[in-house]
Amino acid sequence: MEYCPGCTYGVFENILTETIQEMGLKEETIGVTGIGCSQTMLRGSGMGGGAGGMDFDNIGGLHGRALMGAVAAKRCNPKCLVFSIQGDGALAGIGSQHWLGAMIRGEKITAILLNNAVYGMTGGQVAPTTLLGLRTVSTPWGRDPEKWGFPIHAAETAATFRGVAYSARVALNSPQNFTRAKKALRTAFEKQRAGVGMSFVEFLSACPTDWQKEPVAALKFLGDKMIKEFPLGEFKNVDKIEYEIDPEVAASGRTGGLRVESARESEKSSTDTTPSSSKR
Ligand SMILES: Cc1ncc(C[n+]2csc(CCOP(=O)(O)OP(=O)(O)O)c2C)c(N)n1
Ligand code: SF4
Repeated sequence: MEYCPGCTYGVFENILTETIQEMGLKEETIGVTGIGCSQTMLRGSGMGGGAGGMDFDNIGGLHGRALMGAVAAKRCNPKCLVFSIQGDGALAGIGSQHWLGAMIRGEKITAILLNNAVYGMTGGQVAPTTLLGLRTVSTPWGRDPEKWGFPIHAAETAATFRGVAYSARVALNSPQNFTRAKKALRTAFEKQRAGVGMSFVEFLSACPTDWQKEPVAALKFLGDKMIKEFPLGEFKNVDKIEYEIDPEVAASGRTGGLRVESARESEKSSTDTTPSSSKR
């Protein structure tokens, strides 16, 4: 609710609230933020919270840990619509292990990434998504891939995980793209409601303050340079996550439970030809 002039986080807020309102889910929604400029959306500015302005339940998490808050909220309230909102520093930097872990497990939440290519709230340090060559307060001569690596493509990465049902990248730079962004968010929420798998939406967003640009120039930079590095589109959209468990694999390996182990042993004893010395 309290952004710099020209910040497109406010556009995202509109998209989010309209989508929840239109889906009629206000009473069943839990949103989770961490620390970063997006934290003001749900709980107002500052660690102590405040007037966030969104009329649904929310949890304020730690920097990089919002996604895990969402996982916990969803596991405890499986019928609720649960999402996390994080900047790129939080999701792909400090909290990347939580993001990967949630995707590995296919948690049935919606993870929202607001990608403005920098750590916004703390003054614009280099982030995993920073464009090559972009000057930031911690890369004053520009992001050099030899020292800082290459920008991570989060939506494409999410799409490679089997537990992810939907992954898309949208941009907050034009009315046409606002409409597409809203459609993507709704699809992500619908996947969650249908229990298909995890859903992920990356919103490219302008940070005029840390990009050191006027608002109009920042929107142009978003449309020209951010979208060039991070193409828009859907990278995965499935209605069912198919998998098969090989019964031989399922009958193998350690159970870790002695009672189960001995039950299995007696069940197998008539046909088992494995020498007892090689059993574990
Ligand atoms: C564990 C921890 N490390 C670092 C910080 C300091 N910190 C607060 S906000 C922030 C940057 C947020 O950047 P990003 O996640 O990209 O979100 P944005 O502000 O751009 O929306 C950092 C590093 C913190 N609060 N907690
Ligand atoms: S620092 Fe950047 S992301 Fe944060 S409110 Fe200002 S413009 Fe928006």
